Amino acid sequence: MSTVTYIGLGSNLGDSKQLLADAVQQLKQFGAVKVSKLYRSPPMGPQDQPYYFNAVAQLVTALAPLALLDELQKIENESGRVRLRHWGERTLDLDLILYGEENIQNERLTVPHVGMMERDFVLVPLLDLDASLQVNGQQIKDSDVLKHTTLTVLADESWVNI
Ligand code: A4P
Ligand code: MG
Repeated sequence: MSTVTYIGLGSNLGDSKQLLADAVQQLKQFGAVKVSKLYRSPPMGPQDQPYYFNAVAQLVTALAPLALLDELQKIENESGRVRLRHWGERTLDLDLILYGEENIQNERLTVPHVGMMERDFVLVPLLDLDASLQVNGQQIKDSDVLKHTTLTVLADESWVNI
């Protein structure tokens, strides 16, 4: 049994585009992958940090939620992840945004991802992958955050070869 999951990709240190592309290649071990466009996004949190590169990957996988989180953390660590402060700059951040329609709450995992509905850099790429996606019965495309998005498109879906 496979589940449609969505992984948020973010980086604002190092060769961000390459780091995100490498992470997407790694995800292919765990199932079928599709990617959103690649975006540039002003930093949420401390403003004295570089712009972020953000995208979302759709992964259809048989991995259970915590097994998937383990793999995401392994990819972060193997990329030589640097993370300096809360909401601060980092080389690679992989967040589990959605795992099917499941609501998960335990000490390691909150799904849907806590901040997702406030983050245009998550919602806009999600809509690239599924324009009619719903979260807990709410249409993502109707979200208020999308009325004043601050994202710039850097590349279409072909920014990584899958
Ligand atoms: N965890 C719980 N739920 C999840 C989930 N759904 N997905 C736990 C992934 N992890 C989850 O993660 C800390 C712990 O969260 C993990 O051990 C896991 O068990 P972390 O990656 O070390 O820290 P974090 O929560 O990602 O860092 P932080 O500092 O809280 O930041 P955020 O909320 O991830 O935000 N601005 C723009 N424009 N674009 C960005 O991508 N990203 C951040 C980081 C800040 N500003 C940004 C961006
Ligand atoms: Mg994270």
